[in-house]
Amino acid sequence: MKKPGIVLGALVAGLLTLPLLAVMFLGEAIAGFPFVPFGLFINVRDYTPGGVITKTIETMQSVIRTLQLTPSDVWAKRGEESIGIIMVLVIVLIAGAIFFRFMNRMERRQEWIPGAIFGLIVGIPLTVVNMVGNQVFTADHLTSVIWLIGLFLLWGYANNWAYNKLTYQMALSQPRQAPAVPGAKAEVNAIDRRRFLIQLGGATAAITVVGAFVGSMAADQSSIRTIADGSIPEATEPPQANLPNSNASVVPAPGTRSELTPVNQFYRIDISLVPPDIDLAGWTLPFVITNSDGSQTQLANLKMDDIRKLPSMDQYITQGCISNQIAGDLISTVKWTGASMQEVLKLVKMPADATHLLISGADGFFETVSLDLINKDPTIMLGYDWDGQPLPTEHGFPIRIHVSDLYGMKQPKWITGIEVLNHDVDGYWVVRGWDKVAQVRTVSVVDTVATGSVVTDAGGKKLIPVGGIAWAGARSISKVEVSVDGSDWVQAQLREPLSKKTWVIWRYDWPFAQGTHTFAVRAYDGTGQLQITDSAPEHPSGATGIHQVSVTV
Ligand SMILES: Nc1nc2c(c(=O)[nH]1)N[C@H]1C(S)=C(S)[C@@H](COP(=O)(O)O)O[C@H]1N2
Ligand SMILES: [Mo]
Repeated sequence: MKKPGIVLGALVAGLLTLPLLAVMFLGEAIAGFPFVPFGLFINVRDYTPGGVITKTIETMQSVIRTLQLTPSDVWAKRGEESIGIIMVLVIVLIAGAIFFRFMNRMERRQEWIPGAIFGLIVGIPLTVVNMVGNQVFTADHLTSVIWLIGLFLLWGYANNWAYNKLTYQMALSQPRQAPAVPGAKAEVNAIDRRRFLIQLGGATAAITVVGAFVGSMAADQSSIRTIADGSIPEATEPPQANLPNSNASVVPAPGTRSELTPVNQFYRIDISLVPPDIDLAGWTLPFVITNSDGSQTQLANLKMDDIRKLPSMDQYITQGCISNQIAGDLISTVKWTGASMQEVLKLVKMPADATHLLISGADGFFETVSLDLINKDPTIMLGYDWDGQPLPTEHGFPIRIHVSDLYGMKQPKWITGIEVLNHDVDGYWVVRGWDKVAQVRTVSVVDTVATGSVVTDAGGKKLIPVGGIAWAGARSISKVEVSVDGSDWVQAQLREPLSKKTWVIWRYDWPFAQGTHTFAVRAYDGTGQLQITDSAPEHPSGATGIHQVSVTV
């Protein structure tokens, strides 16, 4: 007797997994249950060698760049989410094929037991993977496990049911006696089978769409954070008045990026697919040491109020990701408010041999900062506000650290604990092959050749404003030069920056000439050091090279 084979098995399991994922997504959005593909992705990634991760990131970035997808951080997250979903689909396609093959061996029709077992065999490992290591859900463990196992049991049952349906239709199509018209019956039932699969596809698609839609509505709702005083932070527009450089004489060339980045447009890079949503009521910042017997002693346990009560400090800061490409969009500027780490440490009884702080984030991220650095630099701070509002969830609520002159990878968000060490250890990305120091490399970028905004100088000469940014971490920028069509470097005007730690906006009014022209830019940091002009990729120490754009005027 003909029975549904492995191809049908894979197809059915794949179809049934779409609504399964949609309902899981809904559960994540409404109740904070795990979304299995994300937990799977994150844990697989954490056990993947750094070299493979770097290659994957590079591939993803070059796809994003080739397809000109912006903003690139959002598309990178979508890419990672898709990888998680593809992993799950590959697993269920293979599992579904094996399940049908297994069912083929059964003597008698089975109503649900094999399906339930199948659901458990697939569901338990995926559930466990989501419970161990890095966790990306907020609901409690027991309820989450019950929820996931329940869903997988239902899913296994549905696979069993579909198998029986298909078997029944195939059995009908077996000629019991020679039919009057050979093949007629078989044809009718092939159509039935196809109709069943189409109906199954339609039903799964409907549940998937509804689940995903309701889920994303719920997710949007829950991403609006209510803060202690009940106000809801709006999508902030950068305040234009009262900026420290509001008297700056150099005006940005039209088309230059915003000097201050609206908080809701600040680039986002982290290892979490669901940003940790920390409840301030239960949050404290413990400082601990690990004793020789492995036990831990608490040196302090600070509450948010303790930190907010310390002298506060405002700093305009440009932060960049070490993975940012030359002229990439993983760089932003905002005003931080926080407490100097020197002040914070006055509240902690430091052991005499302490040398480093190991700072951990709620997502499993970690990095160190040396006490030497903190003692030398009072501007290293624990930040709690951006643009005068508590940090957004995605950007590290309730607290993150700023360390001057270093790329973002050295500066954990969502800080949940600090361990005091008497030696240094490698941080999350250092372990994976990135630069141990990760000092910001000087970069300069052409944002605009404002062909539509020709200006006329005192002598009546027509000039085209060219402009962009230059950045050298906390070293600031001393000089920017432009070269047009490979001719001599000429000095650009520098707009007074928001602070020594922000990018500097430069401008060069170029004498108009028709044709196609190439504009190259290079910058010197505050110590007078020219940026590295040879091209190097982002990995392992940050991209270098000259940015140039060609424009036809
Ligand atoms: N907890 C935590 N902190 C983190 C990271 C992370 O993955 N987890 N990523 C780091 C990296 S690589 C960068 S570039 C910055 C980005 O901060 P942003 O998302 O607020 O722009 O956060 C840093 N801090
Ligand atoms: Mo980064």
